[in-house]
Amino acid sequence: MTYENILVARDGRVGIITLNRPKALNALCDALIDDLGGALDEFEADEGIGAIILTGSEKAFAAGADIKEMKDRSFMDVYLSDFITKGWERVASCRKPVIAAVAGFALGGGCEVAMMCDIIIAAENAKFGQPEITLGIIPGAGGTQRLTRALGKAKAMDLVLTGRMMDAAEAERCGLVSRIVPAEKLMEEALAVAGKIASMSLPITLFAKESVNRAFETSLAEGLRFERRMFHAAFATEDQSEGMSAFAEKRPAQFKHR
Ligand code: CO8
Repeated sequence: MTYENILVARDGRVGIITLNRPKALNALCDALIDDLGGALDEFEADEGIGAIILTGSEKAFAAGADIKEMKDRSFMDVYLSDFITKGWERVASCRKPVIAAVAGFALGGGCEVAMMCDIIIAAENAKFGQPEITLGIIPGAGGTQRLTRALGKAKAMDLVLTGRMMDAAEAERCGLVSRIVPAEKLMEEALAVAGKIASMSLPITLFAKESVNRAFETSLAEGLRFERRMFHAAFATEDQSEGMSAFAEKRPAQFKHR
């Protein structure tokens, strides 16, 4: 498929989606969200892809939802259409690991999309924030929920109520991002991480992602029960047999993703 607002590439078993709407700092207009959903659908369906990188430009991962597109919408417009919930949730519903490689601004919906990813790797110049309050709205794609789970109440309130931005160092300190790298090394690092993940067994990777996500959605007892069942299920895969045999035979595992 061809897309107008994103670039799509692959590097071995890694799918790469680059938000590409430079004139608006990758503001997430409806068409861009549709493109993003289409690319994720393609990578999700492709058994040759084991992990996905979502990135933007050096200046902006994404500066939020498109304010100019939203500004004349009424309550009835956004309520009756359930304003683009479906498309936006596509990142969060992706079963394969998605790594956000963030340089520059990740604001509003941009920060929310980054938080829908599984790992955020930040360039030193990355800036995160939920400035919706300055526009007379509140975050609408998980900013009050995922940010609070990631950072805790005090920091989330600080960001959501003031609309201020935090830099990469603060974001790493409070646990939003997993690592910070110099801007020129961002893709190299993201590809190394994604490549490593994609070299693992695909079904086992999906088990692991789904199990970690359970920690945010259920009680400890239920989460542990779910993990145990997925652990048992791992023994139904060819890759469990290969992974353990390879260890015993002192050779690298050759996963079949089965
Ligand atoms: N929407 C539309 N256009 C934008 C956006 C945006 N979010 N951000 C930047 N642009 C445009 C600018 O209007 C400008 O266009 P033009 O050249 O035609 O004037 C161009 O991008 C470059 O921007 P700036 O000149 O402003 O660049 P600066 O380097 O001076 O400033 C900033 C960069 C600080 C990032 C600034 O552009 C800014 O504050 N942008 C808006 C940030 C913001 O408020 N984001 C939140 C938007 S609301 C939101 O995301 C809600 C999500 C809800 C999702 C719900 C789903 C269900």
